[in-house]
Amino acid sequence: MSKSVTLIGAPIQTGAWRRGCLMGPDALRTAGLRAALAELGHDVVDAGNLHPVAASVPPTHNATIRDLDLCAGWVRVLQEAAAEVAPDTIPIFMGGDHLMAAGTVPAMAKRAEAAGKPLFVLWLDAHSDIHDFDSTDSGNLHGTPVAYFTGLSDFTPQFPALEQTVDPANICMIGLRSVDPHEKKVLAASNIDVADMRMIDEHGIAAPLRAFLERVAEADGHLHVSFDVDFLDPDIAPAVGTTVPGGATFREAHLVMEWLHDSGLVTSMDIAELNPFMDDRGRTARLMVDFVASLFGKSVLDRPTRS
Ligand code: B3U
Ligand code: MN
Ligand code: MN
Repeated sequence: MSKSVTLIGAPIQTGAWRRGCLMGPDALRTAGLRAALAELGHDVVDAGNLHPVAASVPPTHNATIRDLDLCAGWVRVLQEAAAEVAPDTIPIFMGGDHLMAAGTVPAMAKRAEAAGKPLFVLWLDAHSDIHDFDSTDSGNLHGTPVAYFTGLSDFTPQFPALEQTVDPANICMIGLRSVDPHEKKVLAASNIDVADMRMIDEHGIAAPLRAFLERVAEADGHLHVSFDVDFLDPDIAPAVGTTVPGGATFREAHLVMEWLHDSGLVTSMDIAELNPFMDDRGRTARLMVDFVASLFGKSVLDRPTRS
């Protein structure tokens, strides 16, 4: 089925320690994201890039936090821009470091609420990104968006107060393999559904995904996919700031994308943490285009969809 897709560039890089995610949206364009989706019959508009506007916000207690004003400005800009996406369009937010999700996810939660539906989030990542202003040791705010958009920690007044948070029970994290001690405690106390790499090794990647997609379908929810490139094994996707060995393989990630397509449930997506400065001749950007194409219907054989 042909879909309306809007590409929105979010060149935020101040949430990450290593610079370079600024180039993420252009690398995805250069790798042919728009053409790959158009070839599948989708109606694709590239809305260009958003621009950062630093906000002047009060400091937090934690002096290690980096670039707070720019990060806070980006969260605002992203929330406002994402709120303007038409209801019948699937936005693909091209990051940018993963703090982008502090802008995109709250806006998608509001959009779902306006449609009378709950928002579910599939978090594909090596990390759980569930620190807050006090707990982060690195001071890099790309490690915090989940604690913000769930309302599990208070990020005001630096980040906007949220009208709509995401219920932790509606989040599934797949691919985790680098979780800090504070994050472990928060995850254990929450009802976020977590499939770390050990679970994937023991049960396969389809098992947690299938269970989650069934829940989304039963609740008739919207589904936002937040794809951190470091979900993938660095051997196939070197273009990330923090490489963690033992990630999803080419085949596992393709299967996830194909299942997501067949479910017919995906309503929005982030591509986060692509750092083209670390890439090897555009390999990771091209791989991401291939994965997104699978999510939008590229397949080896024609199969009936489950939607
Ligand atoms: N948890 C660590 C590491 C990290 C999180 N996200 C990425 N790295 N990409 C932190 O800095 O909060
Ligand atoms: Mn992340
Ligand atoms: Mn990550």
